Amino acid sequence: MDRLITLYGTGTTRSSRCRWTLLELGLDFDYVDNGSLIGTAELKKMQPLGKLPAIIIGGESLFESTAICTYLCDLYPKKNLIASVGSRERALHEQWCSFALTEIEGYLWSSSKHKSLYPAEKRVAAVLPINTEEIIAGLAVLEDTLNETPYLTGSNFSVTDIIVGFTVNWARSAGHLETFPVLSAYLERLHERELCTFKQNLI
Ligand SMILES: N[C@@H](CCC(=O)N[C@@H](CS)C(=O)NCC(=O)O)C(=O)O
Repeated sequence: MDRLITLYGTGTTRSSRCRWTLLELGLDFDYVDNGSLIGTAELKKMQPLGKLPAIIIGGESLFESTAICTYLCDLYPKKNLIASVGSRERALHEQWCSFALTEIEGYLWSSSKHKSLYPAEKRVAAVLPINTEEIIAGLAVLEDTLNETPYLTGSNFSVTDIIVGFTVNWARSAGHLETFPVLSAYLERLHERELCTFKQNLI
């Protein structure tokens, strides 16, 4: 089942989740690495907020890095990067992706914006320690979980580790991983994978 695939992204941003997934699946794809697309009318046709990543799969566009990675793995189930719908492992995939995005990544993103991305007059320094508290609480949950299992849905690497691993890598880049040895070792395991796309610090 061959579909033409074009991924729009840039560097080590969230698009690297999708690029790593495509590489692990062994798919042919075109990669448009172009940060200057952000906010343009061209990108808004695929991603209504004009953000990256976006993807075209067989002529249809899709956005949100987690949705893109999950869908790609569902299209190619024989590659064993995701469990089937209705299984316990699939429920764990949904659980950990939602957890990482809402309990950790949202706060990392808010801190990046209030530290440097927003214009100075829009930045609120008071949110930073509050965000850090939330980030640390979320990371502590992942630390405890990965103390019991090598990967998030069990003993095998899966797309869940690509998605959540990106968040953990971002947390490391922001200096939040020093007190989390299990998460640091988990990230090392991900970095050792040949196709990993987010080895560098993000910020
Ligand atoms: N939840 C979205 C986030 C997309 C997003 O915020 N992308 C960043 C790059 S990693 C971006 O395009 N930022 C530009 C902006 O916020 O204006 C996803 O995971 O795909």
